[in-house]
Amino acid sequence: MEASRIALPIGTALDRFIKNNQDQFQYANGELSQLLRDIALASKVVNREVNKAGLIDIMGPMGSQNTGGEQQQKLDVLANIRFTRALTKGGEACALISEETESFVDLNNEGRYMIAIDPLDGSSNIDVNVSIGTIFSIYRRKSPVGQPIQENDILQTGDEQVAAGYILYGSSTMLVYTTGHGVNGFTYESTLGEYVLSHPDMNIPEDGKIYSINEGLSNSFSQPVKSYVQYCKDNNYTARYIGSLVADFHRNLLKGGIYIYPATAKDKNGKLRLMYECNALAFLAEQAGGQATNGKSRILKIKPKDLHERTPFYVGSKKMVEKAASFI
Ligand code: AHM
Ligand code: MG
Repeated sequence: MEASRIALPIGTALDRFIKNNQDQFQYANGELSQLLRDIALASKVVNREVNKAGLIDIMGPMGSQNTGGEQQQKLDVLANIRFTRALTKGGEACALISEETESFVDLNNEGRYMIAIDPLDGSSNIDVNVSIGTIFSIYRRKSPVGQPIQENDILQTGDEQVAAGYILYGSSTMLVYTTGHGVNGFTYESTLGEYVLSHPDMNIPEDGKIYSINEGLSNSFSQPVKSYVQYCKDNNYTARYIGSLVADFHRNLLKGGIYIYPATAKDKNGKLRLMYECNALAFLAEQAGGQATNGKSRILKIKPKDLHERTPFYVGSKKMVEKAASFI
């Protein structure tokens, strides 16, 4: 956060926080603030549905696949509808790309922002009451308003994000976001129906002892990744892996740690999507003092060639990511 800014106290409502910080943004005219409010509102609806998941028939597979060939869950599809609807109605977003949708959605309006979203990440945890999340990135539109959406409005590098964040549907529901001026976390107070500031100016510990990787896949890791995992063991690190990226990232952000999804024999470029998952978390990690790399380059520098492009992902505490990268 900027030193000159008067810090708002814990308990400040998200709306007030957004309003108070609006002038940090170089194009400050309220549109980005409204977008963040739209996302927060949609997340409250999704949160309500996630919380009811065992009671009504919204768990289980949809019977369809997304663009990556993965089984869509009913809640994946529902969350996609909720966020798309909120962003369409809001009018600030001109286009939307989503992990659940094959091509970009032209919202056909005068909006100046493009949104990339993974509406409900951690699909395999939906049915078993384990934390899941929503991940979003916000970019400025490049083509002039009024013209059809161009490829360069969509395929932007992570460095061009103007805001990014996630919602964690966990033991409490949290919204964590950045507009490039630090990272702030808000906890949902369900009786008030409000997100309130609970984690101001979040910083990830520079070093840590937690490593998060699906070791069940270790036979298909490259030798350098195997060696790094061995290094973690040799140094008595603790393994923690939920299998929900947002939850694993959030824990490591608070406690210090590294999350890794490397290339595997099955997924030569790793499993995670650059535009829906990695860019947003890389932006948050860097804003909190951490790092994110694909092993060779900063995640935020990668120029996407495809909407659904995947990348190996190493994110977390600065020293841990540097160490992992030194193996790779
Ligand atoms: P999804 O977008 O289909 O939910 O997949 C992403 C998830 C991440 O949340 C998680 O870290 C990873 O996939 C787990 O994958 P695996 O089960 O291969 O370890
Ligand atoms: Mg996902």
